[in-house]
Amino acid sequence: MSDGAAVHAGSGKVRELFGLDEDRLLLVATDRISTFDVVLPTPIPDKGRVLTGLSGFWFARTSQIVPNHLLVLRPDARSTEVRRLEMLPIECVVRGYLAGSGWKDYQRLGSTSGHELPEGLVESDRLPEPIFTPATKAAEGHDENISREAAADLVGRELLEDVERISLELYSYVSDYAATRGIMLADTKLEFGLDGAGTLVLADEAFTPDSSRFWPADSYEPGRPQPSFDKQYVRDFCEQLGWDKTPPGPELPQSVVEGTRSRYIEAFERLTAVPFAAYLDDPNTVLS
Ligand code: PZK
Repeated sequence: MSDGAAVHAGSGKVRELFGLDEDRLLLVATDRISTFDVVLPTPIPDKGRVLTGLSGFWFARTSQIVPNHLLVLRPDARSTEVRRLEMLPIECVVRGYLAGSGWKDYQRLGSTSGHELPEGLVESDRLPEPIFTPATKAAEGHDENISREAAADLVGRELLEDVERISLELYSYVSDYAATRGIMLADTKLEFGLDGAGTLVLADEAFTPDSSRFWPADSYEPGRPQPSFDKQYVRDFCEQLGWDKTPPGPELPQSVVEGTRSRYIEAFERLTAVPFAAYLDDPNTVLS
């Protein structure tokens, strides 16, 4: 293990994790894409690089709010060396708008994760203020929204108050930033860990299209689901095929691949103001 061999440490649906040594992991974002919770057989070229670059961009800009795990953005523009942490067993979700499981909870209960919400809200409505809605990490299948009390039982009250405050501050910073570029951040999922000194550290990927709902602001209209900034061509293609959304997923035609790749790159360039070619030439461009 002292010879530099990387040890496979885990697979996500579209990412891979390797152990480098006692203190460091290698996080690799592949070009795989999932829709309706199924990974499709056709990759989207450069998707992993877009997500890695966006994460790096946000890590650099939010380090004054909370330290993060990023150590090195590698020359391949899709992999990062990160600090090995003790991860908290909850997903930290912040919602500014009513979508996904937050909208489902609201329709059923009038609340989500214990936040009583006003009556009469419609799908995709803006919430009176952003809310913290923690979830469990399901080994497979769907994460489940839990109350803040249940989350406090998992991580302790003090740590939960810290991650709630930090998550809301991160959401507020990034959603304000994205709004100046015509992109709405409907919600986002964050993961935190503790370093050897017991300090809270932001980990995983942050504020990417895979961990967040990005909506184009110019077509926002409450009362219906919003088109996804990045995946809408893929969803539309799958819907018009009549696929039953069970594996295996369909292969994507070249037009859908190209349209989707363009949307990822557009999201990257709109948010970072860095030309994607400049990022590929020198990934560290996004960190300054
Ligand atoms: C860690 N995951 C999720 C991500 C996968 C699985 N800095 C860290 N320290 C310790 N553990 C993790 C991290 C991070 N990030 C993250 N699981 C463990 C995950 C990507 C691919 F297979």
